[in-house]
Amino acid sequence: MALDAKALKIAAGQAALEHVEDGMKLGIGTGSTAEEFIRLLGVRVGEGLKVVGVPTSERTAALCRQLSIPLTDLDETPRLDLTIDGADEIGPELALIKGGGGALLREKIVASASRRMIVIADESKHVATLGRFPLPVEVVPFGLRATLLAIEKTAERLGLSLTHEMRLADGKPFVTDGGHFILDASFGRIPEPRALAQALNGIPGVVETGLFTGLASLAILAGGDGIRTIDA
Ligand code: ABF
Repeated sequence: MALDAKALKIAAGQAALEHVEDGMKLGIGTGSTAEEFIRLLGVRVGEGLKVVGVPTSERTAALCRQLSIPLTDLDETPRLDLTIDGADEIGPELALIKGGGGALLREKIVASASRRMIVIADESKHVATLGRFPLPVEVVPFGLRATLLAIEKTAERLGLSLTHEMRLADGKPFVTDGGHFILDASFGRIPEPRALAQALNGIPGVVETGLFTGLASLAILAGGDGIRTIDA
């Protein structure tokens, strides 16, 4: 029987939970797939599992509090054992596009502070080349037009075609937990994610991009035929 989207998210979350051990310091992701993992984690915590988590967004923090999952922050706990988070696309070598939910900056800081990162998703997010999903680029509101021009020039220099739009919420710029804006940048194809990430990060008004390279160590993909895992 075909599983619906929610059932796939739960299946991926369940498989990820098997990697969580007593005493672990966890990075806790954002998005609807991560939320299914968090709900399952909440049940285990209720049964006595001892973990402490760093949430990657205010939304995730609120859900964790609701489920009585103990929280900390990176000032108190700067090294984490494991981060479990969703993604918008998963490409070769487990390069990821993240940030569709707007939490990419905290997600990247938390993943970078973790010994391991497991990405959970339904298998439709596994792609041969990244870029079908528009790349979220977190930008500083100051000097926005100049930053956009610099991003356009960077795409041109790398031979990538680019269309972009500012992310809106209720007709106004979407504001991240860090007080920045998000540009959704459609490149169509991103054959060299590392090179693009490096180039975009070199623009002063760019805070961070949703390209995660060299961070995920394992992908857990849920599909109609069950769970498939991919190692980096
Ligand atoms: C977070 O949530 C983001 O980085 C990504 O944009 C999004 C995925 O959401 P969902 O699991 O709802 O598709 O992991």
